[in-house]
Amino acid sequence: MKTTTRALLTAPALGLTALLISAGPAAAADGTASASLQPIAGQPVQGASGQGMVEISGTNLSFTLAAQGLLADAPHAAHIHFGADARNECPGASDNNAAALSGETNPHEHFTTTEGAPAYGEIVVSLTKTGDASPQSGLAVDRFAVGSEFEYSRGDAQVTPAVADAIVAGKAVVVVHGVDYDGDGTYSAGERGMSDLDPKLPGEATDPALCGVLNAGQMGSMPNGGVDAGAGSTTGVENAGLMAVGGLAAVGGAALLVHRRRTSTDS
Ligand SMILES: [Cu+2]
Repeated sequence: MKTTTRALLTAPALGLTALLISAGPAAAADGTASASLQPIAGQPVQGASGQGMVEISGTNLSFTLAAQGLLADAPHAAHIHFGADARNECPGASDNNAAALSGETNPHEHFTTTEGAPAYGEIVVSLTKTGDASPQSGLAVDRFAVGSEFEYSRGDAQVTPAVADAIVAGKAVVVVHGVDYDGDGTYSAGERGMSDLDPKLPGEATDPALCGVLNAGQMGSMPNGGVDAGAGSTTGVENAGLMAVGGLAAVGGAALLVHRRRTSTDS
């Protein structure tokens, strides 16, 4: 009799411990974050969208970036932006024209990367498909995705400890660039003029199209350390918490049951 009741107690207690561990907070330098990318206010990319998912392990960054609805047959530079003094968010319409830019002839109709900097900060990671992923590759257009719709991943990007901390803290922002203002099907100087980032590139090639804050996730919400967690990851953690509460109630009930049996059989 006693052996049976002890086993009843032990099994749910172990399950409870496992649940509490899996739902616990992420360790300091490691974590995950995901971003839902939306058109930047006023940019002519309505209907476009994207998704960014990252995992930080020390100073190693794994990521998946996907987008759709962008200019076809054109490279789309993409970065993680962050600034210690930035607002750590996506820019709004009021950020347009905060700074006058030479060569921008119709300034109200264009939102430049520079104009968004007070919101999302500088480039801290270049989300290149291969090679260097530092800010120095910010405009390495031959190593970014090409086309209106794309999805790619890599697991070996290196970031500084400060950037890793910012990402884990949910303060970093993903930005995908490339806007065809005049609708001529290619990046051209047109009325936008040349880029504020590189005078050799049309502004259309470097102006921001999509933006999303990398909201911090929790380790344990991503299976096997993957970067494919979707909108359900938070829900999973909440469910684990609910199950833990349920488990606690079950343990309490079992303990009560044992106590009653013990008092009735042993005494
Ligand atoms: Cu960028």
